[in-house]
Amino acid sequence: MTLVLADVAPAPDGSAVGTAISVVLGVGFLVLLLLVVRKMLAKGRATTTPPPPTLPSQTKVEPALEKPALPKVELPPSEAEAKAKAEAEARRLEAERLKAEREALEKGSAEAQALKAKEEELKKEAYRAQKQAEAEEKERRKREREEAERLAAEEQRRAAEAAAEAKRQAEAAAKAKIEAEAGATLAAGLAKTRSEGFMAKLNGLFGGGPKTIDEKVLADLEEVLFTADIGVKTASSLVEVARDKAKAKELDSAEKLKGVIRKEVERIVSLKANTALGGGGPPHVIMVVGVNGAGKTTTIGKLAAKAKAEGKKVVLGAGDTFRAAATEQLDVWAERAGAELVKGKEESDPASVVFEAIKRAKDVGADLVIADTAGRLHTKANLMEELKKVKRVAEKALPGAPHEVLLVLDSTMGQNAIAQAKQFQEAVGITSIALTKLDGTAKGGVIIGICDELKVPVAWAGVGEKVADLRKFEPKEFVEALFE
Ligand SMILES: Nc1nc2c(ncn2[C@@H]2O[C@H](COP(=O)(O)OP(=O)(O)O)[C@@H](O)[C@H]2O)c(=O)[nH]1
Ligand SMILES: [Mg+2]
Repeated sequence: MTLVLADVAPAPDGSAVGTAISVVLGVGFLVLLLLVVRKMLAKGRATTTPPPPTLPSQTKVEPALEKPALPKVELPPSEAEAKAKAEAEARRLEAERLKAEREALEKGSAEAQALKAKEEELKKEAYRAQKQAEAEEKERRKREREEAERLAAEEQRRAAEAAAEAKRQAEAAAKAKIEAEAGATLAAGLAKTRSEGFMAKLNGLFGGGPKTIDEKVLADLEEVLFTADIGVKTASSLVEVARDKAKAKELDSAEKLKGVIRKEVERIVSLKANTALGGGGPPHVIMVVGVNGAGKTTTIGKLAAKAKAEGKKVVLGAGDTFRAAATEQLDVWAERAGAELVKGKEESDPASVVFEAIKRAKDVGADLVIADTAGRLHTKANLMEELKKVKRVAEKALPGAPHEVLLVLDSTMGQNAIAQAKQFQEAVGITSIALTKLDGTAKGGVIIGICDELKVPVAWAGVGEKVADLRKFEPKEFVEALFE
């Protein structure tokens, strides 16, 4: 190479092109020469060295021309070979089986995962749907409750209306019944007094045509009045009035004398009484006093029925705790009248029963309380002390109570009733009187004595045992019943 490079170096003279061409040609010749030599060397090697034997299994294919033709040799496979082959096949098959198995498993697990994911998703959906269902159910239950409440309220309202209507009708019926069985009138109740009592004697005195009013007539009048049931004091005052009029020559006939007595009696009994069964409180409290058998419990029952018929709400207090029968009796009356009864145990403190009755009446918004009391204790002093206590306790339960202290007097006792009234008046201060059993007695004149001596009005007159047999005492009606 160094030679070639020296050869191609440029000539210093001007014939450079010719030199270059001769160099190229020289190089080309040399190359050709080298190729020929190399080929020849290769040929010589091929003839001396046999090619390595090729295995039938070798895939390398020599050019046909150069391959030497080999005879066909077929050996039976050795036992080891066969064994190895069988082994290989078995292993291959096993491998394939495992592969299939693995793929199946892999496929299975992928499906399982997908299913699991799906399952999870479904669970979530189920949970959400459940929640939604619960919310819907809750809403439904709420609506159900509201509807039930609405229906119940409506039912309650209907029932209340029906009850109110029934109550109205029952009250109207009770009122109508009381009015229908109007009971005995005061006049009927006084029938015996008029026909058998002092009025019969008086009428005998006044009757029989015109009569001059002399001392004889006045003496007869005095006798009749003093033996009547009106009390000595009242009898004296009536005789006094007649004598004065006679002296003043104002009496020229029996008719005139009768007129004077009548006017005087009317004046005496015309005391203002409260028969409204109200006015105090509410509740208006009436404490009922009187001796045993006077007719307290019966009168309370009648008054309760009257008040109920007027639409009042009534509470009765079983203050006669001395006898169990007294409470039972009042219970019957309360039931009949449609009043509530407050009772204590037998022999419990009457004052506490009355206190409870007033308290109950306040609680239920009652209009009226009527308290029964005992009429007999070991001594009269005991009774009066007990009644005073009841009165004090009533005041404690409701300031201003009792608004009335009603004394029940049995008219059949005549003048004794007046003495009795005075004792109660002193002890507890009575405000009005109910005079009972006028229907069975000729001693109705006692009213005049009571009013005159105590200046306490007779509010009620008992003329029989029925509810309707308790009449408001009307002075005018009383006088008319006696004198006409
Ligand atoms: N005939 C008649 N009997 C009456 C009257 N008031 C009460 N009674 C009767 O008198 C009795 C005694 O009455 P009661 O109320 O128990 O008296 P209390 O002990 O004061 O409570 C009973 O048999 C009543 O029926 C009335 O106005 N006329
Ligand atoms: Mg009684």
